[in-house]
Amino acid sequence: MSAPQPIHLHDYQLPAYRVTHTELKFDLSPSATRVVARLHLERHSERQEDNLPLVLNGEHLKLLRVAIDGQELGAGEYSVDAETLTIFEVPQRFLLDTEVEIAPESNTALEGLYLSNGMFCTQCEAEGFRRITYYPDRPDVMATFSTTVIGDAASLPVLLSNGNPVERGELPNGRHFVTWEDPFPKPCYLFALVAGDLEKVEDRFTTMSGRDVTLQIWVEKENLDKTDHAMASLKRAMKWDEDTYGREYDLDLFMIVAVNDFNMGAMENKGLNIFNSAAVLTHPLTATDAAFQRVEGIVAHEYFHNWSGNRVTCRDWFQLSLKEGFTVFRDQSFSADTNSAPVKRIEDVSFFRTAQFAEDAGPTAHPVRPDHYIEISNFYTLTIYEKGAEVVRMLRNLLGWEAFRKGTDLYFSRFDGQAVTIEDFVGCMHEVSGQDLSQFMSWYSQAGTPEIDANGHYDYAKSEYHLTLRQRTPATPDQHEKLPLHIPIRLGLVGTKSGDDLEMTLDGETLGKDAVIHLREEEQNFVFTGIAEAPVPSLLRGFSAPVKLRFPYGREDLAFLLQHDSDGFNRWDAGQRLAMLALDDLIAAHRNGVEKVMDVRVVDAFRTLLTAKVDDKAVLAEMLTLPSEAYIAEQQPVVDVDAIHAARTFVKQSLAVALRDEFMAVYGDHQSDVSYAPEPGQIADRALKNVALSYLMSIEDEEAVALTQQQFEADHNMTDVRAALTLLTHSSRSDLADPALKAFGEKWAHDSLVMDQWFSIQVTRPQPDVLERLKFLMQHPAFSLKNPNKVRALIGTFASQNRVNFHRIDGEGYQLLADVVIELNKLNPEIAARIITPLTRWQRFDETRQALMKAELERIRAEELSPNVYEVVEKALAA
Ligand code: B3K
Ligand code: ZN
Repeated sequence: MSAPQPIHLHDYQLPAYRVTHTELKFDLSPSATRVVARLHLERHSERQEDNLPLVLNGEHLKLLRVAIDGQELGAGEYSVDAETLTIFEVPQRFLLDTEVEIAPESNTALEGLYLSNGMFCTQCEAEGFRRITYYPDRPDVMATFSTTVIGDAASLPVLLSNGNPVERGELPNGRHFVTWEDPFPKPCYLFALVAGDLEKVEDRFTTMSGRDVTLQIWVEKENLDKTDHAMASLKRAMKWDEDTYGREYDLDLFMIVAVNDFNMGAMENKGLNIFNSAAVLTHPLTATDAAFQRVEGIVAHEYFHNWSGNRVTCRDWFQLSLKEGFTVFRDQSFSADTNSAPVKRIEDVSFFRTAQFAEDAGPTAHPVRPDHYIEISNFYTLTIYEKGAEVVRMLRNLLGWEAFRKGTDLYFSRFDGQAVTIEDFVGCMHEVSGQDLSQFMSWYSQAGTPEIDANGHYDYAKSEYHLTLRQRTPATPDQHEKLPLHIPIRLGLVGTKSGDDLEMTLDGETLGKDAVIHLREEEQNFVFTGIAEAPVPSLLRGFSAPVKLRFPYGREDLAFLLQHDSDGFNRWDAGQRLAMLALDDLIAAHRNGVEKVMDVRVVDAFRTLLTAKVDDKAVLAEMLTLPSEAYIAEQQPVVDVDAIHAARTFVKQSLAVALRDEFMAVYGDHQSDVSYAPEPGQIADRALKNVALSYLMSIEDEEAVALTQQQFEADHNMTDVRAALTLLTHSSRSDLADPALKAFGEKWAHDSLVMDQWFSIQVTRPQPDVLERLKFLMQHPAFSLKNPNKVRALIGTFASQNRVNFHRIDGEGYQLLADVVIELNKLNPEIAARIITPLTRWQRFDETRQALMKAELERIRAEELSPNVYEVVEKALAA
């Protein structure tokens, strides 16, 4: 087999033929579904070269018939290979009829039409539609669709597709049909079909122009009691998009369907969003606060795509962040407005700095707009989504909300019904604001995390504060030269006497107490005048740009900012930086075999946090949370998983010993038995209480063990139960943990989503026996390699979160992951290429581990690989 070849952005060409209307008829059967397609085609007005053949994409299809304008084609008039159907000569405008056969039941890749628990469903983004029928499978071909779904009436009572149902009826042999029409032109990646034995909950929403929309959530019968939160979230999202962006829904019907086997979180198909059941179903007894919030965010995200993605879509897949970065920015803003804004920002940034920074530093680093790829499925990444959102956030901040909103209005109206590029989006922002965004465009084309070295000093004599900023972006695999970026830095100068933000004047211009300065050069000096007292700078407030910023803060400075910074985000960050300094010392002590000593300044800072009356309890819970092992690892030149684990455990235990009574008081003060609601106040209380309990359990304090046991048995809500079960499972008290796990596993054996949590809790155990337990759990009846949620819960969680055990020095953790990748490569390449990520980061470890990890990558490379896994493994081994 020849190696898969990359495709390049600079090779983009307009489609030769456009589809103006698509008629589909599905006759459903698990082993042999017939798909009859009639495409209304015409030559693109700007592609008038002679003799352009019609080339359609199609994979895993059995072609039964092909005709043009009713004339069946003979053997010499077309050719078919594994990826295309080519028709040599076609008129300017014509009808193409095809009939193909596909086998949904043997589709384990979960792309195209497949079966999940007896239910037919589709996933077409990015290139799944070509597994359904022959088609120009590219986002810049937009057509209206009319779809007839035929199925067995008894086993498939519900037949859904995009748009509005226009006709339904009975057919011979116990079959029935429904015809759907979608009046909005769309690319085929937004096509969807669902057929199954489903039940619905229904609600209504009146749009701002007074149109009445029916909202439906379709689930398996036993999940009917788990849809309230998703429905409420959907209505909030619809209202928010009207209030915030002036965008209303455009069809009379909006449907969400929950399916168990799904590669991603959810999919924004026009009018028929298909969701991973984990991203839609919630119940106080089965879902944690985090899950409730995730569901709200994903429901909103998919809904927001109706404008940012569907009405205005991407010209080609290189532009993926055009819809994803913008839509993530929109869902983040929605969640911030709906819940606690500072906590939302802290959570997002804390995840970003851990996971996206690691991606940027690894072998698969790529720009927000990549310029080449082998397999587009590999590019649904943190860079495209989360860094893309940070770039849009910078634009919003550069322009200010009002101009930004003018820009989005212009973008949506000018490009409605079109497939466009990132230049089109940024062009609108430029047009409404007059701002020169040319340097800013490098954020889209340049990969890697910019690093800023900041230095400052206070000139007493002149009452000036001098700040020097130097930027540098390290080389990434195929980009060695980097340009200086335009980086907005929000900052304040906090007076050390007053503890207040000081008025800032720069080059004679009054900036106020909180302002943005613009770093454009490699190095720039900023002189703030009229600064009456020595300040501590509070830099990159709110994480105003996706960069690493270093400043030589002393521990006193950080303790000071932790108390006085007016920016909640930077107050939290000061605490993280302070903890990092202590952790660095302890990591060094561990490596050198020196006795570990706890920094009292950290203890004092935590005591102040625990005893002062902090208003925002959710922020407090975040402040009490130590940087994760993954985040700490990101900061080390060579990752020493054991030293990191030992140092972090030492800090946690030292704090627990020193502040035992304070943690106990916090726990007691936030216990409550009011009935569960996923609302910010309650969520904050639970977070705070469970953080306190986790400190106390780190030293297995007898009273805490009893409280944990009680919290588990009280069975009040999944947040508390899961926290308690996790603490027991991760402790040395197997006498308590084992019966608790057993009881939990039996009680929830029927609930797949709860069993996923049961898996994750066990494989994050720090004890060395965890690998054996993981192998045992892979044999559990609730586990299946064919279900992506199971793979993520068991294997993904182990490899990414149980760092000491995944990186075991005997290499067994690596071997297990490689075995799974090799199996999944055959079953589900998209998931295989994702789950392999921890192995690709071998450069970050010591030589012994590097060799072990590379050996596993080589073992994978020796297999016959899908393009997905091939692309990732090649990059990883080339690094
Ligand atoms: N647009 C989908 C992505 C699905 C791609 C799968 N290969 C989910 C989302 O971002 O909303
Ligand atoms: Zn999306």
